[in-house]
Amino acid sequence: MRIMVLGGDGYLGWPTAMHLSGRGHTVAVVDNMARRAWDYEFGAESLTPLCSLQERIATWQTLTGRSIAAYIGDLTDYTFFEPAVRDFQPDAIVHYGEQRAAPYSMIDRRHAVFTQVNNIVGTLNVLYAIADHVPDCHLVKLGTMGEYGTPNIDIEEGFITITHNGRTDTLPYPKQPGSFYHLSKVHDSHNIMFCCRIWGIRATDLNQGVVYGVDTEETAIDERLATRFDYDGVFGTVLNRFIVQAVAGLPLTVYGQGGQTRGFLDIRDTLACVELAILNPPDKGEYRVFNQFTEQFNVLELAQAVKAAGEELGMPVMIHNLPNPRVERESHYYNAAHTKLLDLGLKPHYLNETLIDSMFEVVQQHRSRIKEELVMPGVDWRRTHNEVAVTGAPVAA
Ligand code: NAD
Ligand code: USQ
Repeated sequence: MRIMVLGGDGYLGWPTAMHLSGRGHTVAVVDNMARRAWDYEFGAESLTPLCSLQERIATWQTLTGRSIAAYIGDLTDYTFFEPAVRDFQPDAIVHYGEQRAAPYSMIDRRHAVFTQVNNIVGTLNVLYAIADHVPDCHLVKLGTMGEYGTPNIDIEEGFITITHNGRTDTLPYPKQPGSFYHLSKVHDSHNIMFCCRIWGIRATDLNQGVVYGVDTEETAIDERLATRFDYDGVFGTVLNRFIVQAVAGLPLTVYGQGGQTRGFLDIRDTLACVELAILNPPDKGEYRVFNQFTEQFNVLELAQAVKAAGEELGMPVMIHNLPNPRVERESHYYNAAHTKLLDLGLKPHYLNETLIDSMFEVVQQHRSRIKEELVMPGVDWRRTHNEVAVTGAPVAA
């Protein structure tokens, strides 16, 4: 199959591109390198050293004999993206190419506007390019479990059947997201569902949980193929952050009570889920939703697991409950369905297999690169003292 990976220079996009290329697909990546620029905004850096996209592609070709094409440009620019799709003629497009950090979107008005314009306009351009040039192409779009929020009822996979005033219908599951970033994903979902209905596009919306880990079969081949590992207070996700904090001898930053429950998955399962979605496409005009995570934990449970694993390796680990910089429920019901990918054959990797073997090892290996000043959260949802607010605008808004 011909597969285009949007955001193919990112944490998940680059390993996905290699994974699909290694399985015989013809792969092209699209990226505007924005993620690398956002690091410059804060003086942040991936814990793992990163080669340029061009060096990654050249290394992959040398070591495997497989080529990956690259289109460097911005998805919000249709004069760039339309010819790229017309030229490559993808059978499937995997869309990771968005601004994905909730804290980044909550810094100030400019970052909120940037996030929503970047994500929503980019996805609209993807939808138009498919409709205009490759109407049979399958869009595999990365959404987020955070679209649903934390309702006091079970979360279904995209849709819920409701009986109201004696009549019954199956409707999109209600969305109560917790940041302007998560809201951008809800808006994307509505636009994708609409385009499936009016133009007959086929799409899979993967409502993914929080991803952890950094090693995949392909990144392990050579350190020049490594993917990024973020641990700073803006882009770092919770488990990656906790392990860096443990290795650096810093207390684990549990926000508030730590009862916030989320779905989680290993990076290798992200790759497997995306591949399963591609190999089992929906019908023309079908908009389907898979909840993409393998286990659910609350934040305090994760901190305790990291503490136990760290102490087994001889590191004393402290847990601190910080005042929560976010506005979110800290103790709540959470039970989310996630059977559709398992039905397609997903064989999950579980957290207790990965923590010590892989994640601690990688973080210890790059311990000297940890910048302690980046670890504390700097973005407050209440906008009272956002220390990371910067003067350079990512876009005019
Ligand atoms: P990432 O920031 O590492 O990668 C995103 C890539 O997209 C970057 O390389 C960036 O340069 C590129 N990009 C952004 N805007 C672009 C634009 N307008 N044009 C071209 N390229 C653009 O993010 P990630 O962690 O790899 O996440 C990928 C996707 O998966 C995101 O959509 C995210 O919302 C979703 N997701 C991630 C996680 C997670 O835990 N990492 C969890 C759930 C969902
Ligand atoms: N948290 C802490 N301490 C920390 C960091 C986070 O307690 O040091 C808490 C947060 O308050 C939150 C939970 O951990 O309750 C998860 O936070 P996170 O930063 O790991 O994840 P989140 O902001 O939700 O975003 C990440 C990705 C995003 C993706 C989302 C999936 O950055 O792209 O969409 O996970 S989900 O959480 O299912 O919405």
